[in-house]
Amino acid sequence: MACAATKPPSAVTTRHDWRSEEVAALYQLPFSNLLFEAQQVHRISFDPASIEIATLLSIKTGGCPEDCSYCSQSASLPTGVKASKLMDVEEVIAAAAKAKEAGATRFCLGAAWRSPKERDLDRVIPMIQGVRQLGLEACVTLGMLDEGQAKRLADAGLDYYNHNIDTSPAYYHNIATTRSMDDRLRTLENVRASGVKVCCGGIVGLGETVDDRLEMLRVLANLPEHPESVPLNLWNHVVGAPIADRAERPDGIAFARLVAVARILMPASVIRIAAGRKYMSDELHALCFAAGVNSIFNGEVLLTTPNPEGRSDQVLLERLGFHRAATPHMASRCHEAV
Ligand code: SAM
Ligand code: DTB
Ligand code: SF4
Repeated sequence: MACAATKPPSAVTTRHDWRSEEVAALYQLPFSNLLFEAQQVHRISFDPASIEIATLLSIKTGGCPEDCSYCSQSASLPTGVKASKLMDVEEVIAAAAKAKEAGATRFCLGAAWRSPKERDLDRVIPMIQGVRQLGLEACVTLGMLDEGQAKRLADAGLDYYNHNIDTSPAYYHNIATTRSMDDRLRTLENVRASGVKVCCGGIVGLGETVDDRLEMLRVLANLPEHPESVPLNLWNHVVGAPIADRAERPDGIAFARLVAVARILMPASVIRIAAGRKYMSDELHALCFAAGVNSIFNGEVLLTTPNPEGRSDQVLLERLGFHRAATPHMASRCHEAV
């Protein structure tokens, strides 16, 4: 969509043709220049003092047939997480109401499925509707979807579908063998075609190189449309996960650089630091917010692994003078490719 004719000088332009060398050059900028660039683009689309709070709920835990080597919920890994049945709709809505009271504006439901069956969707759809009736945005992550399934979720009023590419295409076979990057991209296409907004990001700290991390961001940025929401997970250690042998968390500066590059590449997307915040100091949180992060998950657990305790987030946001806002977007967005 072109909007150049009426574009004010500060309107955001989104590109979908990033080259690896350009992305690497951004990452290597002097830190102050990188942050300055990230802050400049952040301020075009967003109020930089506004942070979205989302809450996660695992509605179907464990027993997953996929072999993702980082995940506590894979049935093929000795992680000690027991498989449970899909939660009842009433329990889910009660949890959503509690999340709303605690300040969340988005409620995300996660299920450890390779892909949902039609009868699973029959049960998830009333959950989505109940979450939306509370005035919360609804996001679900249920594994791979075909076109018809994505359409069913769109018709139910789903706001976002989360489905991560997780790492670079070249590193992908090291993290999962029961599915491919192409499978992930196909689901993302189906979600995009349905009209549901896309939430897609990845994980760092799985033994990948800096180039793999940047390539992951480049793949996201070069999608035909940027994901509206980009979760960046730092691997939350899982006992029994085979990836633990090669896992290595980036240091805080490297992580902040990555966040800043994500912000520059996807200037109008909400960027969330998701898993792994328990390893991050208040100061690193502040650096990530300054580099373009504008969303976090609250609550003591994510799906199965720990998250910083809720009160500490609230205190930190107050110390930083930030406020909570549903989708911290500014009014206008321009999806213009250059
Ligand atoms: N089964 C669905 C799927 O894989 O798309 C949804 C749930 S899955 C847990 C959602 C995402 O959580 C994964 O794609 C991965 O990015 C992230 N994740 C899973 N385990 C993690 C961990 N231990 N640390 C950080 N992120 C993790
Ligand atoms: C995402 O990228 N991160 C969230 C959400 N999407 C579903 C999941 C994080 C899960 C961390 C591992 C766990 O708690 O089991
Ligand atoms: Fe299953 Fe998703 Fe975990 Fe992979 S990441 S094992 S698909 S729950």
